[in-house]
Amino acid sequence: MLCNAVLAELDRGQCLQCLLYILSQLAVSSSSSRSDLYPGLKGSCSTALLYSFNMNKIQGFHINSPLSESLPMSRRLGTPVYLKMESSQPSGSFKIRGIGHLVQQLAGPSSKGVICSSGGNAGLATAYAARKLSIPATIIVPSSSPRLVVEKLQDLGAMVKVVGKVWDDAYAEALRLSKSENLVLVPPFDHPLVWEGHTSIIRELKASLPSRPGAVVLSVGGGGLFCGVMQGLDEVGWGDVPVLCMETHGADCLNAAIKAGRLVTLPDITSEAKCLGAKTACSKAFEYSKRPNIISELVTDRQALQAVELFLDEERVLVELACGASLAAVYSGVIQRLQDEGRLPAPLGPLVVIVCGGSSVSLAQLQHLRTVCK
Ligand code: PLV
Repeated sequence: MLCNAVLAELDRGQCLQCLLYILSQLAVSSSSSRSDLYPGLKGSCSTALLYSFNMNKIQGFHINSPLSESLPMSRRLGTPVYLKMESSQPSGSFKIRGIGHLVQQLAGPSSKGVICSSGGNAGLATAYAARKLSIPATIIVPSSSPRLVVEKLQDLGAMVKVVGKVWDDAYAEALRLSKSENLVLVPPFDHPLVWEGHTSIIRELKASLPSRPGAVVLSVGGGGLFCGVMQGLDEVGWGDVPVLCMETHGADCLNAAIKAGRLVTLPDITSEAKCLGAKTACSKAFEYSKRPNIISELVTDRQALQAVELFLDEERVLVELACGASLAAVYSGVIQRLQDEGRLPAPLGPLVVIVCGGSSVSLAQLQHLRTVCK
């Protein structure tokens, strides 16, 4: 019974550490009286005990996202390609993992509220988490964020302010307001709690992939997803798996830092993939990028857009341009080129693409992107 309850909780994305802790405590107390430690257990089933533990604190707001093999992609590469479908998360992207975790840790029910600067998806995750906790959310977006994102944020009950041209401008305002209004600042990518929250992607992969991945593909904006994936890979003993970091030209702060050998601040964000548009990568991401198993590649906005469209045709899922950068690694031949150059093994084991998702997209937005993406 207890085992089933634990498996069910893990399936629901439950925090493994907390469960192990409870189990270890039960084991310690099994010869004496368990009910001393957990009075709720007295005469009742252990499932009740697990639910009586403060679930709000330990259960994330994210779901254990689907992992499915894409046959068309596998056929293209000659190796199984698995899609980790973060597009199916409640807020539309992987962001809810890290941000949900940070908000749960830092913003209690008595908090005055949370504030986040975002290209869109971090804001949606923040607004979603705040709504769950019944606390106010203020989201600062740059003018480059599409209108549909602002509307979605407002639908979630967030107060939205449009400040500056790119994400970095919005961040400066969020920082200022967090101090003057005494609000909990939610950094979209540069915070250890955000990275810790993102590690759950890898724990889920470890539990469901048939074998160790041949490589993991992900998109990089400020580098929070990358940091969480690296931390997760280390934790499950997959630290040497090649990780392919994808960015678009004009939103390429990590690639530019790697080339310069130091963190750099881009003069401007010229890519249409605005959710990859941080001018400077976080320093932890730069640190990870120095490992020999990390590869950084760029695609054009047009390649990212073509990938979004092909993905919609083949997989029937609409994702935003930021995610198209990762998909383009498969669709635009980046993986095959890296294999030809000897930078990725051939044959390659199962390739995992983190389909990071994103809500800054609609058929109308896609139409607009067709006219502006080069
Ligand atoms: N987007 C952030 C940062 O924007 C935001 O505010 O929403 N894929 C999608 C769909 C994203 O929304 C983001 C980040 C990324 C990938 C990259 O994640 P990161 O920033 O953790 O590398 C400026």
